[in-house]
Amino acid sequence: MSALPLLAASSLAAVSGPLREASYGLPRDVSADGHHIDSLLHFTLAATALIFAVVLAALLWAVIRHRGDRPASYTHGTAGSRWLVAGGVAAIAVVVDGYLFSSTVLDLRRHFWNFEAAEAAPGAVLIEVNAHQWSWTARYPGPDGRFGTPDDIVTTDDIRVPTGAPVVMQLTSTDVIHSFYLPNFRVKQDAVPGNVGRLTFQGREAGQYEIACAQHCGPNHYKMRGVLTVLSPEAWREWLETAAADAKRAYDPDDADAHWGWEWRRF
Ligand SMILES: [Cu+2]
Repeated sequence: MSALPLLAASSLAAVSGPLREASYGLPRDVSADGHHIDSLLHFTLAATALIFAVVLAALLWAVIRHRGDRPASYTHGTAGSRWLVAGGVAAIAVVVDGYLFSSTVLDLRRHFWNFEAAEAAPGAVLIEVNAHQWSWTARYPGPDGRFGTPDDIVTTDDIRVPTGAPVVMQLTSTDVIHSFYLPNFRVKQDAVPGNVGRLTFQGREAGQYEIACAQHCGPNHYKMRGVLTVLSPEAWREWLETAAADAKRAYDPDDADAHWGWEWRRF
């Protein structure tokens, strides 16, 4: 085998092969904010494990303590024991669910839904995504910085972003509901016909990662697998320049289907 096909085969293998997983099976987190999601999952796992251990211990204690052949006796407890149980349940609800609720709200406000800060950040990358049966088409504004103009860069199942800058996406669909999912970035957003949804994330590690459709969208749903490539800022600028030159050559004013871009929405 000559070097070129070998190189192509190995880079394909890098895309199609499973990524190295961390700990007990979560996809490797390569984003700036994914650890907030992971810490909620870890907290939930620890809390449920602790509650399970306490309940199991009480059950075992009861089985051993009351073993033997005795007549059953029924009790509704004392006022004190009832308050103890009610207080325990309330404490678990306040501590466990309260922590999960407040952390979720804060994480969304500060990171996952903080689109204003993401768009205002220096070097922020804006991308429009059009989902359809069965692929993802992405649009970059091109050198003029505006969407829906002849210099837009358009790609299919291939989205490239730099490290160290937030990416903000606006997504829609032309047919059914799809769901844009980046497991390695802990983000997911439905793409709904007639609606523009938003998504933001930031890549921390260069590499190629899976784009999956998380909504069963028809018989070829499984084909909606794209590649998100995270590049170093230098490689990203290089790619953008080449892609802009290609887009200029490929632009066809008569191809109405290709002109699905919209003016960037201000929410
Ligand atoms: Cu889909």
